[in-house]
Amino acid sequence: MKKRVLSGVQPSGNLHIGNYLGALKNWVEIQYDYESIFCIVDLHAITVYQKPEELRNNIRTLAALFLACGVDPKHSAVVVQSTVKQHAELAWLLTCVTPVGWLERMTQYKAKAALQETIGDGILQYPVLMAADILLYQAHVVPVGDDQAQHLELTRDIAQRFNSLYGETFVMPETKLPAVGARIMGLDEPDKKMSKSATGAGHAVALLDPPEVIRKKIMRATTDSNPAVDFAALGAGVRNLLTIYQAFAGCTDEQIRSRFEGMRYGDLKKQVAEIVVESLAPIQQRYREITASPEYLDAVLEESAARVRPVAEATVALVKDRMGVYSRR
Ligand code: ATP
Ligand code: LTN
Repeated sequence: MKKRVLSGVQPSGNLHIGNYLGALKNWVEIQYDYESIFCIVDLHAITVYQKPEELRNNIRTLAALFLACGVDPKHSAVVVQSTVKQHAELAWLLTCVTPVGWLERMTQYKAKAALQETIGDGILQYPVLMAADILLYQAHVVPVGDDQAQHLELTRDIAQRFNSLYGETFVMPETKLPAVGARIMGLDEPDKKMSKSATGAGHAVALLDPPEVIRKKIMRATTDSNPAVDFAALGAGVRNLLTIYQAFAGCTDEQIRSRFEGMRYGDLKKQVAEIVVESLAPIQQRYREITASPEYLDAVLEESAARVRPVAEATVALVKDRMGVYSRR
């Protein structure tokens, strides 16, 4: 039997090239090597307030973008998390074996908590729900960007603790980072991760940005006071632009060095902008085709959920049985 791969993205805003290079591009490349499940994690998105109408739209946009990026729904399941209720059910069962100290140590939790005066319990529980997404399907491999590595370690800790308390139940999932592009930085602030929730106009290139917007954002990207690329002294902004180019072009470190060493920043930016525009064009074209038939998208989402539900039911039944909670004989 093929091993399983699972990953997810929150429908919390516009998908950007960081999400694509860190996660989706990798999913598409490995999908046929596994039994693949890709989730639109709406229950994670609501850990911070989302306008209901926007969230509804974002879920559909994200599903269409998964397909537009090359997720093949004939092979891979595209699942809206809330449509398979066992995600939430398993999350509760796992909450009961998770020490709160483990959750309070999460970097993402600490960063989000620092921004708010009162903090929702959902933000603290967020990684337990993520562990549930993964363990529900006994996924072996989880392709994500670098920022999720700590949540995956926690997932393994939770699985291990459950297994030692109640007997071998869960597969230990492995983190799979892309070789290039695991952490794309903001174009305007190259010391911060590119993020959907950042507000700066020039922060991120969205997958659906028109070519002229992409060019403008990249031409305005923050660099440093040097005039040209010097591999002996790369600033964060220039390094980020080179990484974006390399991840889209799929070339080696040596090829990048020989192509760009000594190049003026203006010319580097033009080349980066062109490869981004060229790479996103077919995705944008497919996106327009997919969104032209909403029934098709609904059918994919329904069929995918129906396909994975039996696995989810079996895992929750096993976990409940192991824990001794009531189940009909
Ligand atoms: P938010 O700003 O709302 O936290 P996000 O941009 O971090 O959103 P997520 O939905 O949290 O996006 O992430 C989806 C996937 O994209 C995850 O696998 C994550 O690791 C990856 N990812 C997110 N940002 C980046 C980035 N800057 N570089 C590489 N991968 C990224
Ligand atoms: N927390 C992840 C999204 C996510 C996820 C998952 C990723 C939710 N459940 C399961 C991989 C596997 C994020 O990118 N912010």
